[in-house]
Amino acid sequence: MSRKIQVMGIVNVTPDSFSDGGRYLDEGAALDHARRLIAEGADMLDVGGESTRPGAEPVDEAEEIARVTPLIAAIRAESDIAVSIDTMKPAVARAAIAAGATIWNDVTALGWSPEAPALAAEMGCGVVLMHMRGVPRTMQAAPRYGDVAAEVAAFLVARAEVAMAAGVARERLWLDPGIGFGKTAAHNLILLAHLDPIVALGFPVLVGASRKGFIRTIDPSAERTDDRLGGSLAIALAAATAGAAIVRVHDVRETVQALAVQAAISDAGDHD
Ligand code: HH2
Repeated sequence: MSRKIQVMGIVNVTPDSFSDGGRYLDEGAALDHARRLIAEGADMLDVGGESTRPGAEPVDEAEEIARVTPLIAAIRAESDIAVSIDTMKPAVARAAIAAGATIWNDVTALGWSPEAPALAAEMGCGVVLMHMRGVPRTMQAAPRYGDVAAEVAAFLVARAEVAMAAGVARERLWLDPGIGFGKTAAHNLILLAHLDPIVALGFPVLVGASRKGFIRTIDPSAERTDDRLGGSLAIALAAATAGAAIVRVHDVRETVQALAVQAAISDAGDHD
């Protein structure tokens, strides 16, 4: 099934993630889940040991390392799939990269600690720089923007410059508008409708909106995260159309299929 955009499958090893918290806390269950996402066509896996949902409590560094490193090593032992580590903490990133991850997915855009940019450069890993306003515990308290798309793009390019100044190679950087991170539902929709200022910066763009709460503002019946598949697929298709390079999703099989059908329709249109 051909498609241009890559699919990143989410493997959360947390008790409290907003959509799958606690489901894969056991290492064996998490590994089975990772295997399933690989079989379903994921191009890469994003492993996370700390929830970033609004209101989430921070996790101790040692606990986070203990959650993610055995899983990353186990995935690495049986698959070549690219693995990213979803963490803001340099010590966790370092341990995860040592265990076999090759990408640091940082929702604070290497801003959580001053040593982060130099560490990313030293490790030579890929880096996802995501936009967030505030911190997860408080980020949804009345976020305000003038022009949200322009402000997010300006933040991301500034963080890319910080990373590159510290020695991270340009081609290792990905940018992410941070859907749901310090943004109202309206901000999220505007960002999805105007990904172009971010895509125009010339870095690959990652969009992570799978099962997120703002889908419920459009379909109020989608109270449970499991009920947001249709909305999540619509966002993945819109992200692909807007030129995103990667979508970060929970439902890999359905997303891969939707993107492949979209690509096939587009190809048929090109050849008629
Ligand atoms: N969203 C979440 C976590 N990490 N990383 C990037 N780059 N972009 C995102 O949009 C993003 C992210 C939140 O989703 P999830 O992992 O499902 O939940 P939780 O943070 O509660 O573990």
